[in-house]
Amino acid sequence: MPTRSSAPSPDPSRGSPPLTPTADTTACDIFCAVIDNFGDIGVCWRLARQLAHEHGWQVRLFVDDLHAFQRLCPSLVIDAPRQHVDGIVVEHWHEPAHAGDTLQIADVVIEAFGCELPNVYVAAMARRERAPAWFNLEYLSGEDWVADFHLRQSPHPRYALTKTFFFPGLGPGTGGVLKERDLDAARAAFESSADARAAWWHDATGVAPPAPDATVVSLFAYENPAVDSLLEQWRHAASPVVLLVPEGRISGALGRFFELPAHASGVSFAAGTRAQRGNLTACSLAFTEQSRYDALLWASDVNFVRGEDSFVRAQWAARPFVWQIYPQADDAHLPKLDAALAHYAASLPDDARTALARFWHAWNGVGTPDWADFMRHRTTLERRAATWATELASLGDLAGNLALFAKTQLK
Ligand code: TRH
Repeated sequence: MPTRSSAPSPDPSRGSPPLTPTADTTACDIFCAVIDNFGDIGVCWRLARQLAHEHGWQVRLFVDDLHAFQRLCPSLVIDAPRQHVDGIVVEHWHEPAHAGDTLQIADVVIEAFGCELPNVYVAAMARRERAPAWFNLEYLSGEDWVADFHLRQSPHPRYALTKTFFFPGLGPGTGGVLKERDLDAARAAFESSADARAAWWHDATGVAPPAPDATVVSLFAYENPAVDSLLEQWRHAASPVVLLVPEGRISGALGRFFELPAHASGVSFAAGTRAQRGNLTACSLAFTEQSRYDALLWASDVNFVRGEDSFVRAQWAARPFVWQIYPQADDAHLPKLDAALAHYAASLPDDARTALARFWHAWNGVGTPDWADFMRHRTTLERRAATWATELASLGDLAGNLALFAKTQLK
């Protein structure tokens, strides 16, 4: 039966006691190097929890940046080299060569986003009696080539090891995206309970939910020159707009718009701030732990999201959304934006598809956003958001797809 095995190690006796797997659990090591922001650890942490909680795997997560991780997981202890959180062993990957105090090789090894495994770990993988199932988990892209490359295998140049490339995606033949088994039920419970929504508004903003004629917009974004025009449009909107902004990279623009002085922390429009101009009321929210981010999407009518993980969550929230893709040199991100639109917007009527594409492009630096044009198609976009969530779910969830494939490799 698969299990975590201690490979012969140069110094196997160092550090904390070995993990104690039971004979029938699958041991999995995930390695995550945080490049920037929260998406790298956001995806790995979500995957780790799903594999542990839904598949019963014994998961160890190596992370090089515990500060970024702690923003998503406040119970994490910043200076602990090794700790248990939510049923997962978290190792501070404090230097690239570090592979845990005791060299133990898991049944399934996932290197996230091309981060390089420690040499000593790879060498021990090769010495293991049965080679582990080794995955490189790639970034999400909706582009067509992804299906061709998903599950391609690459033999190691020196060792008898094979690495499988696992590609998340938005279409058939890809690995899909992460989705917890209980996510739809949690959303339905939130949406059907006025008390749950009122409690959320009270906790997150300190006030009651707005009147039904208000449009609630969540705004999670990088710095974005298009925001100034949009704030002006919301200020002059025909009906109230309530903007919910997790404190972060876009907050400075809000502070300038509302002419607010910087907070003592140096952040303008810091968490807890509430400001109004014309028909726009904006609330700055504290960055919450990851599992609470979904409720913000469920409480909003339209969600602005970014990067990878919040982009996926907005799709599961099944509301109209606007994606700010992670910007790359030479506008390499724009074809990826269009590839996502091709999936999401393909079945929309021409006018709604054009308005959606125009708005997403404008939010990504090409043109000026036109809120009225976007909102003219609100009902159509709401319907599409719901059908798209069903279509996307038909790909199966990424953790389940990966677990299933790993099983075939471990037989
Ligand atoms: O933070 P992001 O921009 O992350 C990334 C990284 O930049 C990464 O290097 C890049 O490659 C990738 O994008 C494409 O956006 P993302 O992916 O949405 O991650 C944000 C995470 O933060 C997500 O898991 C949701 C979480 N989050 C919270 O936990 N609490 C909050 O209050 C908010 C607003 C977000």
